[in-house]
Amino acid sequence: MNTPRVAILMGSDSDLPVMRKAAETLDGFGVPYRMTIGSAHRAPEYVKDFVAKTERDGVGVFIAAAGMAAHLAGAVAGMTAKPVIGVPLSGNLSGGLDSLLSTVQMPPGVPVATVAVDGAKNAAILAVQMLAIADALLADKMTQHKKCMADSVMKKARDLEAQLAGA
Ligand code: RP5
Repeated sequence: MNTPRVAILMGSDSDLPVMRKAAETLDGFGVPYRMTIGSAHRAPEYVKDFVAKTERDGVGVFIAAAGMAAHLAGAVAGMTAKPVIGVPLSGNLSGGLDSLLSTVQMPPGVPVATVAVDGAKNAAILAVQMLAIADALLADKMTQHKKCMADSVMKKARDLEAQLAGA
């Protein structure tokens, strides 16, 4: 089995439908990951053990997702010197405002790089970008990813322009 380079934690199995997108995105870049369910409130000891073991196994970036009083990413950031990306999840107050603030409002010295509410895909992209700093192959893949996005937008623009010209 490949050594994991990213660890994905989420507060509940009910978070899985959103967080699958992070796993799929890492799969797309060929980045091996480890994924688990580990609540900061319901299973703090398990989270602590998982973070310690996963860090020992060589993971470079943690992604942590939770909803409501979303302290998981912050708790993980307190346990590791690796970068932590937080994904606030929607589902409760004001479309996820509760989890957004709980994830992003970290005290000085312990940052959580917080993506948009339900931003699982961007969390994975950011994790790949962090790893790509010291990985030329991943950096090439990221450049290709950016080019594909630009090509797709330009194709839509050309299609629209052609449609309007023919109208
Ligand atoms: C959070 O509480 C979890 O991350 C989840 O988003 C939310 C609800 O959890 P369940 O009651 O569905 O297990 O800790």
